[in-house]
Amino acid sequence: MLSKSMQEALNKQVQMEAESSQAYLAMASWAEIQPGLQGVTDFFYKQSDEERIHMLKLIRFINERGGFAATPALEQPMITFQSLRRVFEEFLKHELKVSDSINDLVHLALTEKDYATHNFLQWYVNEQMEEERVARNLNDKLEMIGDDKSGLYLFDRDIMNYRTQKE
Ligand code: OFO
Repeated sequence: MLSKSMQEALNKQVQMEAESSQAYLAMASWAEIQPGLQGVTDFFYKQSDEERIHMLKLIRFINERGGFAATPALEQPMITFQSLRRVFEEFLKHELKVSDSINDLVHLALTEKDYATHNFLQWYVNEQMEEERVARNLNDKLEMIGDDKSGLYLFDRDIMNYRTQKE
């Protein structure tokens, strides 16, 4: 059975995953109307779907452990971007925030000796390591490419190989 504080903390994480899904959906939609960013578009649509799966996993876990997962209200995310660089900076910034939040949850689980939740959260710990790695890698590549058009063409072509989860 989840404690009240753990239920609240997990529900906050549900909200964060839902916000991630919305944020990446907005990035996909922005990329879709720019010329030549089909790869980036697909990447963020897929990323948005994955965040929804992260959210659902949490919802199911909360309810299965005797809590109640509240469907969160959502604010509109950032929907326009000055540049592709900006999109990927936001992506990394967002993932770092999510990692901090997962770490806080792990800490709470240990403090409460809630080992079932601690065990459940390990999936998210691994997932965050992977997402941070991918986000950093893509930012490094964009920095190297700068304004080089052929570099950007290759970046967009290859981005699906950098997906954070295996199909
Ligand atoms: Fe849910 O992993 Fe990204 O945010």
